[in-house]
Amino acid sequence: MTTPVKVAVTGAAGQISYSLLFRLAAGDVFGADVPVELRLIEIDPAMRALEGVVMELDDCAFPNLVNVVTTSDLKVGFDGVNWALLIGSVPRKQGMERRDLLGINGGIFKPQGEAIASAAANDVRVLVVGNPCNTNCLIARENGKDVPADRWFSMMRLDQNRAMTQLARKANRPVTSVTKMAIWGNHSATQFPDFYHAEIDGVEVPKVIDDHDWLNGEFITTVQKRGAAIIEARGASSAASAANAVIDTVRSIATPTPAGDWTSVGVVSRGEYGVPEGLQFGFPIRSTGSSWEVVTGLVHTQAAQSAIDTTRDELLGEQSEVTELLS
Ligand code: NAX
Repeated sequence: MTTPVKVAVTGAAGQISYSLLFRLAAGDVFGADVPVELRLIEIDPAMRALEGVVMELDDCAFPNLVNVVTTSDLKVGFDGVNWALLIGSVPRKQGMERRDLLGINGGIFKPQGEAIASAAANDVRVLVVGNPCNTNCLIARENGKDVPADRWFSMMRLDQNRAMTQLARKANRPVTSVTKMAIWGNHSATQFPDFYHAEIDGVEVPKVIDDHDWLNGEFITTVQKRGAAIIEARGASSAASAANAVIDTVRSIATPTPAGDWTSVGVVSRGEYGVPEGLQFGFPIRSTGSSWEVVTGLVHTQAAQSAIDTTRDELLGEQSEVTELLS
């Protein structure tokens, strides 16, 4: 029998996990013939709810799901894992400053980074979803230095998927026509969804969509503010689409990027496009399945460069507020 892929998920009793775990167990990520072990990590008050989720996993009788471990002990949770999906975090509450949020989440992601470095498998890859995901990833990465920096990722894929759908709708084309959708910078309202380099049926978007006011205005703001629009409508933040984006992200890192395309993910900067080295930044990347590189050589308009500078500066501001957590 093939060796199981061991996957740790934090925040396993939360709403994103409630969509994600069943798809992981069903083989949607690693393939229908690959056994999966889930190592589910929660804080103590959520353990009872997590038991209920595990009962439901049991009741699906997934052929691929060979083992489920539940724990609040990080060393146990990350033991031998090939993938660590860090979803659990504390949401921003009314009256809470971004600075408070960064401090609280630092307290979560520092020990998680340390535990991953000491307990996970040698090939571990980490995806941070819990917000603010880029800076949380930076904190975990800096505290888990035994794991190479290029194995730490933060999630930009939900923004990419949102942008692709908006462009496809406007052009009246299927979403599969849209390629090369880059999301630059922070997973926040400053992110830059780069329509200049995106293509529809292989043609640059500004040549396909004539309405440049829409591209520069409504398109960008719709993507940037989509999370808030969903909270407004649903009374809760995106969950199923976020879980779907986790699956897309893991797949796009673990399998070769199709020719003529790229994918968006937060990765450690090596100084590309003037982004300071070490910052965890949303870039277009291409993967071989085992390694990846940032797509280089893209030339930005002045407006695009200024948008990228804005999101870079926001991330630098976040970084400066957590310096004491970066060992
Ligand atoms: P929920 O509040 O439903 O679930 C979070 C879970 O994390 C809870 O069960 C909680 O007990 C657990 N948790 C808290 N601290 C923990 C710790 N130290 N260790 C383990 N578990 C812990 O949130 P949910 O809707 O699932 O969202 C989770 C995170 O994803 C939030 O930070 C949210 O902002 C973020 N998102 C990130 C997205 C992205 O694209 N990067 C998009 C969706 C989502 O907004």
